[in-house]
Amino acid sequence: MFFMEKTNISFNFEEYLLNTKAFVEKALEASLGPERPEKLRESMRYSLLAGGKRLRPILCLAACELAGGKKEQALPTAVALEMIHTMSLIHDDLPAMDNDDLRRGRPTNHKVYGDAVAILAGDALLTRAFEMVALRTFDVPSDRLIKVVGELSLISGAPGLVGGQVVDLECEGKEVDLETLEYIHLHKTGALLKGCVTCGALIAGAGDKLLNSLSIYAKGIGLAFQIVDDILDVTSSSDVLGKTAGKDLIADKTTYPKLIGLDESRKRAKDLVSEAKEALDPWEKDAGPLLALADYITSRDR
Ligand code: GRG
Repeated sequence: MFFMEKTNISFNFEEYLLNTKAFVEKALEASLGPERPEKLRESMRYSLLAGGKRLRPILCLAACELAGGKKEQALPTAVALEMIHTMSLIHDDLPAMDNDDLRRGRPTNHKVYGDAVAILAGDALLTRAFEMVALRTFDVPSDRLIKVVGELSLISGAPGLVGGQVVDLECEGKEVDLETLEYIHLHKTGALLKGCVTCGALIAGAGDKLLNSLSIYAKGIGLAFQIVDDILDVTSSSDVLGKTAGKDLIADKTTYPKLIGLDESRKRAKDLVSEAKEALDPWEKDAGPLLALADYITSRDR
């Protein structure tokens, strides 16, 4: 049970998370058609339906509802965001990038289907994401969908994930300062999380004031999320994480724990989550899910 101190509003977060995750899983299952050839279809399904916390689609649906929309309206966009996330994981795991062989508790996509099909399955998921928004969304005015397509392009490309990934790869094995590390995290991880709440709110026709608050919220949780990821990489096990633990050390990556220590990293993540939640003060009454999701980011164990 999640309890909002200032307003005395209680909210059953576990139940919310369980129900919303099930709602998303059903839509993900239905999102892939009879792709041909069969090997491509299998490879796309293998990674998209491999589980995962589904945090990004849930953030999108929660932001849509906060902005006064119905979660059904944002569902295709929520699926699109999980498709972009999944393709980024497939590509990130490739030998030319992080070269990992474990993801979501199973062999990485390229280990099963080979590098070429893994790259192409990622490409197909990325392009399918835009199809979900443009062609498979109903009951949302097209001017809002155009804004969503624009946002997805920005957060995925050079100004977002791709840019962050390139800087991350360039920095491997080098001394990196806190400013550069923050740049990497905000682009590689934060951009997509920001896209989730922004797109959800845009679908509901949110105005600038809410969009601005959500942007501050997303920046806080985005950075906190990645700091927690860095912490878990050194404190948890591959079994619990479902991906290779200790990977940052092996790849000689600069992380928050390496730069400022574990205790200070934990404090920084907690402070960032508090700042993120504060940004939603004006909407506190309706922001239960987003406030609880922010706390979940620092308390998670995987
Ligand atoms: C999007 C066009 C385009 C290209 C991708 C490879 C790449 C460019 C970017 C890498 C981005 C990346 C892998 C960032 C790491 C983000 C991160 C911390 C992922 C783990 O997220 P969780 O914990 O995973 O939410 P689950 O499995 O629960 O979904």
